[in-house]
Amino acid sequence: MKEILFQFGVSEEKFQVIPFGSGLINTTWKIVDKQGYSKFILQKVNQQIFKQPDDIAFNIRLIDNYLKKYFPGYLFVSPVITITGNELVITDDGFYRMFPFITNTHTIDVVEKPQQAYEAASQFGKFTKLLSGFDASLLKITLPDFHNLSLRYLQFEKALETGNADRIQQAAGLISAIKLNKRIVDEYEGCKEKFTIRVTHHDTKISNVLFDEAGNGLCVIDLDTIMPGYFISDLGDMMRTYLCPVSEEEKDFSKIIIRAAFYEAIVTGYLSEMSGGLTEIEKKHIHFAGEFMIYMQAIRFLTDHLNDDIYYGVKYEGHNFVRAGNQITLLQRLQEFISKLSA
Ligand code: GN1
Ligand code: MG
Repeated sequence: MKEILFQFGVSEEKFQVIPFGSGLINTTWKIVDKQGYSKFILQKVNQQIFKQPDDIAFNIRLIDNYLKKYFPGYLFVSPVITITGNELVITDDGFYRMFPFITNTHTIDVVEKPQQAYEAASQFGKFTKLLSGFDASLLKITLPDFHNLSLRYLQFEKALETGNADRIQQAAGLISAIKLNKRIVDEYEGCKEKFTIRVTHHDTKISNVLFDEAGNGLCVIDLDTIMPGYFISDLGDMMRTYLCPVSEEEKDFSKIIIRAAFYEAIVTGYLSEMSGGLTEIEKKHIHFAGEFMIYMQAIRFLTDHLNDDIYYGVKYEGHNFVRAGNQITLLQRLQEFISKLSA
């Protein structure tokens, strides 16, 4: 740690390194000075998953340059450059990058008020809108097929053939729930060609938004998964993670409900920035976005469970099974909610 901090021009003696955040893939620390003020955010990026660290740095640099040139007033958190002039410190066990901690800002982990959902949704909408003049095809694909639902379904089918036989048997209920919802894959196949390819964040959880002290959204952070993509990824992951008072970690599924006021806040917040940008066919798929993302996450957790937990970190036996069941329940609650909306 000392050497990594040194590379970023930070002396270990003057700071404390404190674990921070709850991501499943990357590890994050806060670098706090002796007076207790947060100064930097340090992240170790999981190289099993992000195989080309330089591609992430490339994308961030490109977007940074574009926003600084065309929207200089927008707060974009650029990475700290190392003493050798790089964005990353590469070590044998992975690579690290650092961001300045922007004073008087904070992140939140749980969406408690519709206003927070509104602020976050408008920030993600704004980010895509500001980059609408930027050629998304210039971006490197940091995770190929990340939100390709059809491929995720094929990976699920493959796991049914080659996965852990005991787990497959025991997960019969969830497996059939996934199969019963296959029409979501068909709908995705039918509409994706008609959607506009945009600069998409692909990880719109609430902790990826910076708020000021008054609770206004300032900007989005965590740009590893910025790639060309479809609006349903960003809008849908907000629905997946803001609508319900409990997260994908919750084991008591009776707590999984859809909060109508939050649904409204997400859609109006996102459209407050993006309504002029969405095409007619996209507007017709606003309700589909949540189903798409929740279903895909259920498939990913269940597939990983059947494959003996090779992707997501697990803390107890059957953890990914619980997460998958949680997401299937959330999907069912959302489907009931949407059918009432359109009734
Ligand atoms: C992973 O690590 P985290 O929480 O930022 C995953 C997302 C999932 C999420 C589910 C690169 O994100 O796609 O939605 O877990 N990121 C990657 O908690 O796979
Ligand atoms: Mg992330």
